[in-house]
Amino acid sequence: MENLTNFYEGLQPAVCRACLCARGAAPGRRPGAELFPQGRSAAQPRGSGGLDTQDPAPQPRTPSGGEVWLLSSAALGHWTAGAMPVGGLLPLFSSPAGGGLGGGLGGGGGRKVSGPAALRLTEKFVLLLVFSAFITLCFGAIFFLPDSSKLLSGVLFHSSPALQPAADHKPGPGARAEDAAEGRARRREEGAPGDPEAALEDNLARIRENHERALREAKETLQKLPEEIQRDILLEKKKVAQDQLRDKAPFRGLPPVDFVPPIGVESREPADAAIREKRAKIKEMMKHAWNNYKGYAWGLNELKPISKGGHSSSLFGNIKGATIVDALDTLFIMEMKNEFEEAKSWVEENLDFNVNAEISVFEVNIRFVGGLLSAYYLSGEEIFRKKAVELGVKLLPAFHTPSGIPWALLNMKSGIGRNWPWASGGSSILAEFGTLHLEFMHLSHLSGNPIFAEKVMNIRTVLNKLEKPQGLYPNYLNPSSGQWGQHHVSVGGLGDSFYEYLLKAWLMSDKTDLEAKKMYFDAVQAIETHLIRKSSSGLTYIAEWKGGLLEHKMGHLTCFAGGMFALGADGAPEAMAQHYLELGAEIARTCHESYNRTFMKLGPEAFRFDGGVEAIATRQNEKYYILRPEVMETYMYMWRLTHDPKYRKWAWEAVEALENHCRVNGGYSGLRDVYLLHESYDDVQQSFFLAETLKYLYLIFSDDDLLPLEHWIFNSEAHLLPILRKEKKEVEIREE
Ligand code: DMJ
Repeated sequence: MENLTNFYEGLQPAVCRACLCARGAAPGRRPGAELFPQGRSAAQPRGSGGLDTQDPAPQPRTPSGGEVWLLSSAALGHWTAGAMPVGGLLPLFSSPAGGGLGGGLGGGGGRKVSGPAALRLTEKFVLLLVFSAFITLCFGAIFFLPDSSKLLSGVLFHSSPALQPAADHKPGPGARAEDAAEGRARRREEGAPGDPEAALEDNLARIRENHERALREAKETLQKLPEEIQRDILLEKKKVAQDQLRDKAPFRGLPPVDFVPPIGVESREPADAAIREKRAKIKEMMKHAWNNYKGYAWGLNELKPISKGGHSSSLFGNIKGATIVDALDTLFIMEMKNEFEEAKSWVEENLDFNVNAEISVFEVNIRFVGGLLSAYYLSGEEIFRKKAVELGVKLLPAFHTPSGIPWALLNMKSGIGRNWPWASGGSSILAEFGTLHLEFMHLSHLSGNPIFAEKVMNIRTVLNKLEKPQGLYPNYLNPSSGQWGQHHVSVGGLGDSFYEYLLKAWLMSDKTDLEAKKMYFDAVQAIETHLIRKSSSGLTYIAEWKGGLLEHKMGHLTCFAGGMFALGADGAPEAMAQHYLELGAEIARTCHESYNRTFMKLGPEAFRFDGGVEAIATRQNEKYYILRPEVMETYMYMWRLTHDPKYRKWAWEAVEALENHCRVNGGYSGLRDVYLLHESYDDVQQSFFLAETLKYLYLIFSDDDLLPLEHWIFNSEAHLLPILRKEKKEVEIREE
């Protein structure tokens, strides 16, 4: 989920294509397929309290796109019949016949008024609400559209499901529009590939479904009396204000804790001399990365290894020292004691969160909160616990949204949050708000304050209440409405670590969090059915899903999933355990292929399985490698869980490639194109190279008793969190 700007290069044009598509779609709509049919449908009982219970005679239609206003008229009919005067506000929408909505509504039996000036303040307010709803409905639908350029590629590509859906697989709970989507997807799989008419029809049907869903939601709101709406608004305001007060209340000092020495941190030398040597080499790589950071960028976020200076990413606002905090636990487990001490001193003296800048809540959480927690659990140094909790408190205002789904971005000083401007319909991102759980549970554990746990448990409550298309979790969720945005599903960027955290929440709770376990296995089942495919030469890959269409692309980020499937195997029903281990192995093989098919032997950012290629990047902007860890992460889990020597072999190939192509005098640099014969450096040594890539490599060449998986969980940035034992807590909190 890192480097979101990279994933979303070109997103803006995609949105604009979607706009065009939405506009173009309306005139072509088939008769009888209006967004809101004029006639009452047979299934809709009269007088059931629906929008049309007071619907007067025929709706006015404007010459172009008049059907859009059918909603307006019908919806407003309800208001006018009840109490609302609107005629004076509606000249814009008048029909050529002169009736216009105002006329129609006036005739509907509403109170007669002369114009807006006569409206009471509350009435104006409610009217404003109604109009906002229309605007949202009419224009908001464009955000549901998939990237139209992807439509045909999804239809044209031939692939077969990697695994047959389980016989008892059921679609997500009772979704109406989603049921139709499933039908479409099935028809598409059965129908002639590449039929553009079918694709167009599908697209129109999807637009219709999204409109219908939005209409249903608006209908529910409009059915309420103005007083009820006002009361809801007041309640909502009160709740947000109470939350703010509660979070601002002075944080009681940290309770004393009994620190229990961590399990499995003494590093025994591997018995095998060759493995010992390899491990020593990886430690030397860490020294090279650290020393150069220290020499050229100390205290700044990251190192520019070619230009030998500091690199600042906007993800951290002006919080400093990302590399220091990210590297702490790696330094500790590699027994680089002096370096760990100098990093600790820097944290004590310089790490400051009182910054007037906007940060990414997700990135700051996984790197800074995660790094500090991990350093605390390994070393027992109080400063890390104190700083982690201090930062956790600073992040709390991000949760001040109507649904409690946090904002993506937060100004650390003002506490004002917002979402990424490119995110569908102002949504928060699944992989961002879904990757707070582990750290926040530990923050509550170490602070004695339940507020952190409450915040992340509420995210889960919101998610559990929502219908999931095909049982899948879309990447976008609007924090105000608590509803999904665009139906784009990915196990890579934007979705990835949400799934990882479900599994790890269960493991970290000493397997007591059965809700997380169920959510994880349900999600994985849906992913297998709808996203996992096998290429013609037999490589298993995880595609991306856009409203039922597959994009046959897999990101480097998605490669973490091999390790996740294997790690989860143990918790699966007995008959499925072997299957998940094999699935992990297959993903590992595919990701290894993506490395092996490049000149540099390092994997591209994304690789495709269409247009006659397999596991190869075909677009220039997907050919880069930024020292990412996900493939090493999967090798580490596969090694630990199977001891198949090929994982050490593949890991060593990657070490050699890093040394040959990424190592420079000033540290390690990412590459712009892994298919070129000569290196083109991006001049950034990412902090996760020290936190993750080198740590996973080191563990692959260590014995299993270094950080045993039965005792530790790795957060999404490879920071270590101990399992919270159900009977005997490793850290007991004494309430003051
Ligand atoms: C890391 O910052 C984390 O692993 C994150 O979850 C996604 N990936 C980057 C590194 O690729």
